[in-house]
Amino acid sequence: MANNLMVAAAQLGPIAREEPRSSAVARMITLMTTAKNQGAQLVVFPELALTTFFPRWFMQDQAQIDSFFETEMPGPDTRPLFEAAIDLGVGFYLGYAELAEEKGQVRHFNTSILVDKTGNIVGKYRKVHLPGHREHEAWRQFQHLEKRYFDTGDLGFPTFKAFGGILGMCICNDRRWPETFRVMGLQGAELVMLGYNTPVHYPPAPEHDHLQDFHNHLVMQASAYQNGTWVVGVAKAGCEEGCDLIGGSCIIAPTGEIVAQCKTLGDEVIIHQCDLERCREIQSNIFDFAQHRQPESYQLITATKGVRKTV
Ligand code: CDT
Repeated sequence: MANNLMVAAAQLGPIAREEPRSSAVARMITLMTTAKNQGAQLVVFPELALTTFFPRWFMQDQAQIDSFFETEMPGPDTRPLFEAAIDLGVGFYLGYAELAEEKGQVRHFNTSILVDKTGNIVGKYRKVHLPGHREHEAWRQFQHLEKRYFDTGDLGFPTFKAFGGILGMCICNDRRWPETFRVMGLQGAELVMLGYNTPVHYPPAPEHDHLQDFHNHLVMQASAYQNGTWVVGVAKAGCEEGCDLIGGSCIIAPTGEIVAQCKTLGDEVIIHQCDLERCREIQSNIFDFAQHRQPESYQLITATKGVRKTV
């Protein structure tokens, strides 16, 4: 029997450095309303969706850095998004920069939350795979300083019983790592949501610039298939402060097929009725983990970080 969930991917075009959160939130409410009018129950927004992608700039003034972070969720700027979700009766995934104080320590995380249609936060994830570098690298056209501005996520890859299924989250660079999806797959994930900000230009290997869209879909489609899960990947796209970001937001079936895809590099909604039962086509067959996995042969995966040559 089908277990349908109407899911929308709400791609955002660029957010300018001076664009206030209130403007980004207003744009997201417009997308959420469009999605609801098309029947959406769950709307997925990008990574760091409230501001421009600030890790592209080297900053040393902590107050300036912290100005891109949220100290409460919802806060005064984001409350209208929660109120709209309640009014419309839809849930959402939102990526944002989180400034937390925990055990007397200030922590900075690249975070996503899952909010239900009553406005309650029912899931939280903090980005584990932080790409880029820690120090200013003058040779780059733009920086990618996630390692400088964020702490490594400390929540693992949890899944949540919500929206009638088992849902998981990850963020941008996480999608490139098979471990991300396998850990959620081993918890029976039926739908994984992720937001991304991916520059077209990759300074350490510019010869791969033309492959950015291909790699984006390659990893998400492979991960959907290998874990028999729906994947919803949502971009912040377009030319943001002189930096071109890929689009290609899409919804991927457990078979690995893209079933809906954005056509623009701007604010855009796509929607698909995701039958969570379809996960069984894969999870009970070719990737029936209990029957076919051989974890005793995979020990190197958790035993080492880098390559350990054996010959
Ligand atoms: N936001 C983010 O994680 N972006 C990276 C860019 C490439 S690494 C510098 C990504 O994996 O898409």
